[in-house]
Amino acid sequence: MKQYLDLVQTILDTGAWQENRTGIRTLSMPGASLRFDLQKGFPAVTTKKLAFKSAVGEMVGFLRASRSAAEFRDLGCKVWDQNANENSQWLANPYREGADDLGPVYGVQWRQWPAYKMLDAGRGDQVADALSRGYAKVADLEEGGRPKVLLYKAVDQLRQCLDTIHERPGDRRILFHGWNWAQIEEMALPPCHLLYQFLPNATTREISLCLYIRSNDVGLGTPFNLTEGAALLHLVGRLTGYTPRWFSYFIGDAHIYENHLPMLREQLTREPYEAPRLVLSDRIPDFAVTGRYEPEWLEKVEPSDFSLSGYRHHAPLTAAMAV
Ligand code: THF
Repeated sequence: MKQYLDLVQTILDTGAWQENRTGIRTLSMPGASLRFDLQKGFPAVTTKKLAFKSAVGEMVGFLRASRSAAEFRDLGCKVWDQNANENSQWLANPYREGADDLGPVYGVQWRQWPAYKMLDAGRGDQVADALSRGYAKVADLEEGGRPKVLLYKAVDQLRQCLDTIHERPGDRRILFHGWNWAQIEEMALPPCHLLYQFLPNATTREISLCLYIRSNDVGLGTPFNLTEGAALLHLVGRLTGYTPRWFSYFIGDAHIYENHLPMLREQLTREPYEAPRLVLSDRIPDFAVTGRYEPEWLEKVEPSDFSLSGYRHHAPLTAAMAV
């Protein structure tokens, strides 16, 4: 995967040193983008061994709205342990619900975004509309002397994306967002990858994904996030009958931690191998074959349903995560 090494080189060439919350400096570059044609292969890093099972385990945890590092561990992904249990700021956070808790991160927002409406009690038309959209009345209250109705629902953003791909592929609003201002302070870490937009095309029967990442640890995070975004697009394509095509990956702050420089300089000396292919297990129903829409597979997939074929890689390299 040449794009990854080009990104690393560009940060080395044009990045500037910056201090941050972790105490380990970064070489940072504002604004970067990578684009992959998934028909030409899967964007797995080949200049080191990608921890593919771990990355896929994390993605499956997101699909299940996990908020516990223990659940991620059970799915084969250990990368949340330190953020859950070793960050002193998080340990002192009043919203932390004990050992391994991460708060309402990623998947909780993807699958259960908490949505509230406060309507005038006199607006029966609005209350009826909200109820028809699945909101439930939580309370009658008063605000500024006016009677109000408070309503709540958990929005399954990802399921709504899937439904829209299925029903209205020309829709240009098929997206889900992780940045919930009402809950940022309740999270172990505010989301890094936070805006996912699906772009199906009913003419070509192809589906593409644009992913925006506000801040990306290029040494450790980028290989994981590329894997997860591409795997998610493959899964969504399988469940809706679209072939995965363009994966566009936008980064706000693209940075390299100082202690990752040796790992990345070593990778720059290596020649990337040909991209592998992603294989989804036959267990996951292919809409294009069955014609049956089965969105419940978003929750049913297991890490073992994903594998790489033809993955050739250079020797393993790793580095410590900044907490
Ligand atoms: N914090 C920091 N500093 N960087 C990140 O990339 C990051 N994340 C998640 C939350 N906080 C972060 C965690 N994601 C690894 C991979 C992904 C991570 C965190 C760590 C990592 O250590 N990878 C090693 C080993 C993986 C393994 O064997 O399981 C590797 O070599 O790839 C960004 O989303």
